[in-house]
Amino acid sequence: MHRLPDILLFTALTTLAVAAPVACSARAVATPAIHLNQLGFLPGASKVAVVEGIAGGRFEVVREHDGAVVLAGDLAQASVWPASGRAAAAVDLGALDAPGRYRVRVGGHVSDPFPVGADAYAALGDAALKGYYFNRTGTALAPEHAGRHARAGGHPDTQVRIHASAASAARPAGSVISAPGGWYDAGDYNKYVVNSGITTHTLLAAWEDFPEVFGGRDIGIPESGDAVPDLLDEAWWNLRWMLAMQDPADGGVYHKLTNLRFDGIVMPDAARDKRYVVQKSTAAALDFAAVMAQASRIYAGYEAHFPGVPARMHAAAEAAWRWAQANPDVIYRQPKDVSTGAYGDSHLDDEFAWAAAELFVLTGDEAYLRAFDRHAAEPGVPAWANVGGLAWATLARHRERLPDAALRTRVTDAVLGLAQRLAAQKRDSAWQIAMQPEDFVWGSSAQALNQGLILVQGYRLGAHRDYLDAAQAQLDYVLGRNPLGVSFVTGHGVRTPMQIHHRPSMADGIDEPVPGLLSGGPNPRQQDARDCPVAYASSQPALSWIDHDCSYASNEIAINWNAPLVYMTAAIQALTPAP
Ligand code: 9MR
Ligand code: 9MR
Repeated sequence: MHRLPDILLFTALTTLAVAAPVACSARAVATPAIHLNQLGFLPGASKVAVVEGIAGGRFEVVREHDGAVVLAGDLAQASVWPASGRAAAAVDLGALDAPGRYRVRVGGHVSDPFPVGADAYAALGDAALKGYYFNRTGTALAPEHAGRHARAGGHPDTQVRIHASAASAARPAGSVISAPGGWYDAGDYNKYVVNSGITTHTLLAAWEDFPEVFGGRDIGIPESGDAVPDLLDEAWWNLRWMLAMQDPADGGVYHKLTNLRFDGIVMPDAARDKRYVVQKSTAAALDFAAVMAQASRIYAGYEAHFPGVPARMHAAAEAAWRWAQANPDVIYRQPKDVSTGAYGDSHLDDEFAWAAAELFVLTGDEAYLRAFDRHAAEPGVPAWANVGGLAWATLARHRERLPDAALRTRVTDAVLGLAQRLAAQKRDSAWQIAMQPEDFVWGSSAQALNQGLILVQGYRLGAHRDYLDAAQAQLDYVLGRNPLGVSFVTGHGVRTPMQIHHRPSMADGIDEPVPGLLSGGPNPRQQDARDCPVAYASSQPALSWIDHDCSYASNEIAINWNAPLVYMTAAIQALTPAP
């Protein structure tokens, strides 16, 4: 039989897939049989591709510029991945450490071209952080910073009403406060303290762990070029807003600043709904206390640029902690007239443990360590409602401050135990990643990256290469080594989300979405099915994703999802050794 050259065959398959009749108007996504990180690899990294639907045989790696076969071998035995219900086999490309552009070839299939190079993730790292600038509330984005995504400002939030649920003697319902700035949470235009907490913490942790990655880099925000690293300037944009969410009368923290209902699909400056701060909650107070304690330490190094701010953050953190001690079980209950995001969480031991850990590191006061002990459980993979892992990671990061060796061992063992479990999941998986079917929650892309963040903590504690390789695998998953064959970051990869649920991207009349934003990713619960005019193509956990802007449950973006992308991009760049 006449065989098409591989590359033509690949193009033909891709074209077919795109042109094939699909049951919906969602942009059809070609899924080639060979999946890998579409941004490529650092020369010294572990490099894996995954092949689906091909039963055994040889693989070859072909160099783009001269067609030379630079690596070849046998495919591993394929096995079924429970998250997709399909068989897959990993291909180890680890020996490929010379900079260049390559493709993997298996039988008649050819992969996307991918680079191996020292700057493979530099643009991604900048864009992931810049994503926060694009989501700034209450400011115009100028063309010199935002390019074609320049826009007018919206939601000034200088006249915000106290909702009835938040009324106090000094601030009765309907009275007005000012709480400007901060980031829009996601594809919607509201601001939520609980989600801001883990987000801002994760960004600041990236700075704490990898200052060399952020120190000299200029990402093109209005503050670029000042004496402060851009990451800290960008985080301050949100911290300043968070400070205004604390009631100065009692230290309590409002749960959110929001419309009563989600805005329509409009640009920020066209949104006109009244804004409210809603109910104080224990979760908001504790997440606020944790982040302010961490920020107080970090911004102390930049006191000249932020005069008085570190002390103000310190006092704010302790006041919020005291409020939470006096009000330990104020669960957020969505008022009847409010229908925006809830971020409700009825399990608060992890929030107590996290705030206590951060306050201990700030103050050295062992009363906080005793509080940590009362509340801490085994660490888990961090998520907005599950911040216990952050408490352990913080104590591990600052273990030299712990009073005795036994506690240091307990903290490092706890973090290493979780990293080890994730590394084992990766080793046992057909895709060579840690993700299990139950990890495909709303925001699964961030779940993958937060697993990576824990693996990075494990690597930093024990220098086991397995943990670094497993962390790389989690980044690979998000950037294309997945059965959808998609890099989930807008604008970064060969096939990227084009129709994210993000109001500015939907309303700005520009085809391309705002760049550097992480799509939530596959979510088999498909809670948006009723709001979508198109059907999901599959109900398998890892395949439940549609590139359609209706899909807030699989294709929205959110600040808490971009943060581990910033962290992981920095981590892999900082930690990967030269070959
Ligand atoms: O745009 C909203 C998004 O940010 C939320 O994550 C999501 C779930 O709370 O809700 C979206 O708003 C939708 C609403 O819930 C139902 N009607 C359609 C709205 C916009 O698509
Ligand atoms: O990320 C949140 C997810 O864990 C919840 O299951 C979901 C429904 O409550 O809400 C997600 O957060 C959304 C928030 O409520 C409103 N802004 C958009 C967020 C991302 O979709």
